[in-house]
Amino acid sequence: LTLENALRRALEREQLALHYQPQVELLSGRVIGAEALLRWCHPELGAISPTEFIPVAESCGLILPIGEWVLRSAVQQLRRWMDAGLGELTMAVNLSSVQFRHADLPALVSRILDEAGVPARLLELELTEGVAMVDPLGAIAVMNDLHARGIRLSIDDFGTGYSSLSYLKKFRVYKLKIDQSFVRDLTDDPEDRAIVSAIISMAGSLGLQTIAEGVETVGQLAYLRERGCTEVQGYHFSRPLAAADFESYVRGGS
Ligand code: G
Ligand code: G
Ligand code: NA
Repeated sequence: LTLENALRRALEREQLALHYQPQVELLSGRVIGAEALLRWCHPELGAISPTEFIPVAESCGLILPIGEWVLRSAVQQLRRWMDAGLGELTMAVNLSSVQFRHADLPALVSRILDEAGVPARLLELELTEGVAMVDPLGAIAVMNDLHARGIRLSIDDFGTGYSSLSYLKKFRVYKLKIDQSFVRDLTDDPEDRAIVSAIISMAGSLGLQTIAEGVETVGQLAYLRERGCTEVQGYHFSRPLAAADFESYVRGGS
């Protein structure tokens, strides 16, 4: 059985699940959102990382039904948390370049939000830098369409891709996610400190939010606070959690 066939069956047999990593507002320490992260639990092979199966799904086209399942499941989960009184949280969903380039994406996202009765501003689509740079004009059109529908975009792994800063001016971006490779050695590496500081101050000047990912220590957190980073995410707060555990985490129970 190839990975592709196994993945096709995983989708049919409900072996896919989403875990949710808390996103924390730095100043208040409050959980203000979640990033949905896809998990595949294979009955024999156990947990398979998305870094292994997403590229396979992209090359065989399965990423479109899988991506739609991810979007719908994440938005429906957000609806359940709203109904359960968890307050107004945002939901960040990772988008593959194949999904982003698919003509139907903006309409699909709007339909999923409408079905669940979730306001568009609570959904954030995470894209890596490279995705937009493949076809910048096409990307601008899609971003404008999403923006007109009230859907927000974050640039994931910021700083690791094409370093063209001109797109920050042209593209409808709401937030930069500072890549964890810059955060890891933040307490001792002067270059990482300089890069992170520059990203935060540039984002601030452009009116963009910043979230640092991979925050594991109080030292990293202190530096990010000092520089004015708006949000943080990482093991210092929590690993990605199953939906019920995320709910307990927000309620202060775990
Ligand atoms: O949480 P984890 O280390 O397993 O995530 C590994 C990578 O898989 C991350 O880079 C993340 O962006 C990607 N990923 C996780 N979930 C999804 C998803 O739903 N869609 C896509 N396209 N990528 C995802
Ligand atoms: O690049 P992206 O944000 O999509 O990928 C997030 C990945 O990073 C996931 O695999 C997630 O499980 C992992 N992750 C989240 N928080 C931390 C952390 O604090 N440290 C490390 N090493 N990995 C993290
Ligand atoms: Na991401």
